[in-house]
Amino acid sequence: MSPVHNLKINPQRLAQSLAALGQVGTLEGGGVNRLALTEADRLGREWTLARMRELGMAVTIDAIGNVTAIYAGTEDLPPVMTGSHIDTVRTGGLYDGNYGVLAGLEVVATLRDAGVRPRRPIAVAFFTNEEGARFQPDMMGSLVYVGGLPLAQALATRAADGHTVEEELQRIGYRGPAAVGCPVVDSFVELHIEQGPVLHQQGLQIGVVEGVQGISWTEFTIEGVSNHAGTTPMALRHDAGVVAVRIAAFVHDLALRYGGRQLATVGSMQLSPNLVNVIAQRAVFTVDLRNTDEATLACAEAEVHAFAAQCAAAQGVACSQRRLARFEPVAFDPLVVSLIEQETRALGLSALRLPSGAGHDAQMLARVCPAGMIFVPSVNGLSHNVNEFTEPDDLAQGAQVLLQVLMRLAQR
Ligand code: HGY
Ligand code: MN
Ligand code: MN
Ligand code: MN
Repeated sequence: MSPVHNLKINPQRLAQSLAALGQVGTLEGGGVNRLALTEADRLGREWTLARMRELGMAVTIDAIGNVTAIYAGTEDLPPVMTGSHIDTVRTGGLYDGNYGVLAGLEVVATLRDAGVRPRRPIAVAFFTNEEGARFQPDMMGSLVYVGGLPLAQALATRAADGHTVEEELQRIGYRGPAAVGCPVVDSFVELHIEQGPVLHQQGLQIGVVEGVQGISWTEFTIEGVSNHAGTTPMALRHDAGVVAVRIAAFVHDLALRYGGRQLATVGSMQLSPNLVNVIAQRAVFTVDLRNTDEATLACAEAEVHAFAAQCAAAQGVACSQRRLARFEPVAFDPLVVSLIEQETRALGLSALRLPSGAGHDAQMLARVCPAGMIFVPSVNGLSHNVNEFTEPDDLAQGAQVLLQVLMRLAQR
């Protein structure tokens, strides 16, 4: 057996690190809130950096706050990179993103304990604002890292709370000195929970991810006329609220009508003045559309925008849109996908090839190097939910697959 297959990650150490990071930004009753660039995110970054330094890794922080730690190889070659994110949504779980970063550090700890230096360096990264919950687009840090979004544009992005990315990076001390821009990376493999029901429903252990579906995020603003709920005849209203909810219902029904892999979500909606006896003057809401097929996704977008315009005109209100994020479907590198499948089989684990429903940093790194992803099951498919859970055995097995895949790539 080659030395790679003698190396075993330490499940207890991995579980302890997940629990420890899960204490940072913890919510009463469980779950985590570490929205990007908040104080909780800063504390999570500090904890993770300390862990990287304990492992003797050389750490770099770039101008958008991406953090990369290097475990040196025997040769100074482009590294094999792994990683994910440690920012969370407001009602996050312990595993989304965190698992991929901490499993990468567990792989390094295992190599260090065994005194093993692969030929290529191994890099473990966490990228800024993967979630896009506070600042859009999502995967912002990795998108800047691969040159897909100008740094200045990212830094100028303003959250609904009025702060810009630049201000918040400065405030938490993560406007790093290193220039952005991906140094040459040999390959990138991200380990992540599935966040959907497929593996858990089918009782499978590993997801061999073939790609990531397309994502379309749009913010709609409807401007009507506020008026008295008790005196304004229905025919004379310019009700921003009713237009917003009609569009939300249309979006939902469109996904049911399209079927297949079409998904549609209105997850955020604010009415103003938001009072029981005042016809809404303004409505601001978001539409999240996803599909593995680009043409179908574009068709869904066009239908939603046409309906919104027609619905607004009928009610005599103004409708404007702002694109928050738009990513076409991404296919991962077939050689990396196949290598993940080989190492999964070598461990005797059950596996399934599938697309990712969620966006991930790997889809950005795929623009600059061969990339792939490994999934482990999410119990009941729950994620972006404080009850997100993955069995410890599944966490350990995923990390073991990651170790073996990284070593195969790093020995090339
Ligand atoms: O929305 C997503 O898919 C990711 O969690 N940012
Ligand atoms: Mn994630
Ligand atoms: Mn997420
Ligand atoms: Mn994600």
